[in-house]
Amino acid sequence: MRPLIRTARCWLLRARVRAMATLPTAPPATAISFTTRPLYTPSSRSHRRLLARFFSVAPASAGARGLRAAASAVEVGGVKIAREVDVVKEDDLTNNVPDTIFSKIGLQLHRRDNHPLGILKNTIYNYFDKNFTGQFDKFDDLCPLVSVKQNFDDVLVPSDHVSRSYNDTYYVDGQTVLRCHTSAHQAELLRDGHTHFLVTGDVYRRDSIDSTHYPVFHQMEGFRVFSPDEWSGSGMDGTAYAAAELKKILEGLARHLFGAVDMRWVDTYFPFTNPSFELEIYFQDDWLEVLGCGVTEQEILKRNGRRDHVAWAFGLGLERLAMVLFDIPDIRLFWSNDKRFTSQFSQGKLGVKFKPFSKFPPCYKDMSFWINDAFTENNLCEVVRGIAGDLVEEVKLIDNFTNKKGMTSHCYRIAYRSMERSLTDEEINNLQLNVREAVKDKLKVELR
Ligand code: FA5
Ligand code: MG
Repeated sequence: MRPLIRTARCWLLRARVRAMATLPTAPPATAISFTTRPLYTPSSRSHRRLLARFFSVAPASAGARGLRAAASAVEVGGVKIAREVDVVKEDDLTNNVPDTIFSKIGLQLHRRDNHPLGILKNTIYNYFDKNFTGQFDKFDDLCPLVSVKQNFDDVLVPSDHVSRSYNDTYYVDGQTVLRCHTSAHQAELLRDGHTHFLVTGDVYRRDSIDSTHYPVFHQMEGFRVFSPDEWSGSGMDGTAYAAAELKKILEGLARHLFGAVDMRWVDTYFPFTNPSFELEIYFQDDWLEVLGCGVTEQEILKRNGRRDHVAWAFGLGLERLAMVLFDIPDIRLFWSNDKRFTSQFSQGKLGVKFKPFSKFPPCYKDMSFWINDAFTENNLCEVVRGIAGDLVEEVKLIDNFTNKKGMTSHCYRIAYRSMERSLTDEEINNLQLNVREAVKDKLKVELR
């Protein structure tokens, strides 16, 4: 058993601080459940498979190391997060956080008033202030390190849900993750007595690489609780009443942000809401999903002090909305420090159209290999990003076949492009060479 107090892990620290503030004699509940074991049963086959998958790419964190010397500590919401102690643990096989990800913690793009994400966040806050004067509490500095319980259990994510896998989520260890959605804060804020709140924060997911997906992005969570007297006179049941207000508010928000825009509701599934919906907006000749939402599962309200109430919740992707609003063609641009990008945006100016400052063509390189059982596309993307960083624009499967011996070959096309400068042939050839080596070494695939 590891010592309980070893790191400055925010959820543990906050639990301790809260326990000290409110229950001086009671031990903090979350700290007690701290063990070295993952929450899902370690003996289960699916868990072993997940770990096996992860083990085959464990050195991915080493791949990124060459890119930059990461700062050794950052501070978020008054909590110091140390690289080695709290996030990147090279010798811990239950850790899959590379340096490229650690380097994004604490940047908090959503808190920069001149950044498209900050401008958008402030506009949405203003919309809620106008429609619900003074009712919504706002949080945009909550620590992204959360417990598995907060991220998954508290919002009823089933123990075998794919989002819990090492393939999809960044684990610091068996009990701690980088939050993969702002819904991770719902339960504790409810327990703290909040009934109307907005939470904005950076979220982390192992994902594919293309112009609308990035492993770190920003979400805003909205949550609003109704007491029975609010819907009792309406002739509707609580769920229908909450769903109707939710859709009205979000359509109003979309009009507030975009004016006239083509949008549509799509029915979907989330473990924490029922019914659940997604809102899509027409962008670059396609429907782009910009948010998920729904009526909160009773169980969540019941467990957190709001039995007999109903609530709605939404989680919107700030980058996705900002791409449409500011005409930003590639999600990597949000991370650019290039003055030609940053100088185009200023506080309070929503919807200024971004003027591209470079039109360098992408350079495509293909690579084919025989995959193995442990191969996943997310692992491949992480290895490629570990070598090429933000110079990789897209990783796309272009060919896939199985031969008579049952061996499966994948061919991926990697698009390299800098947002800021032209890349030389030599640079790209070197990158591709290093990518091939890293893919072979870390994913144990057979290059063709
Ligand atoms: C969720 O994360 C839910 N927690 C949202 C929610 C909250 C539903 C409350 C119901 C109630 P989802 O995984 O679909 O859902 O992500 C929400 C939004 O984040 C998406 O609609 C999209 O706009 C954005 N998003 C998701 N993945 C990425 C990514 N890799 N890069 C950029 N934006 C993303
Ligand atoms: Mg979704």
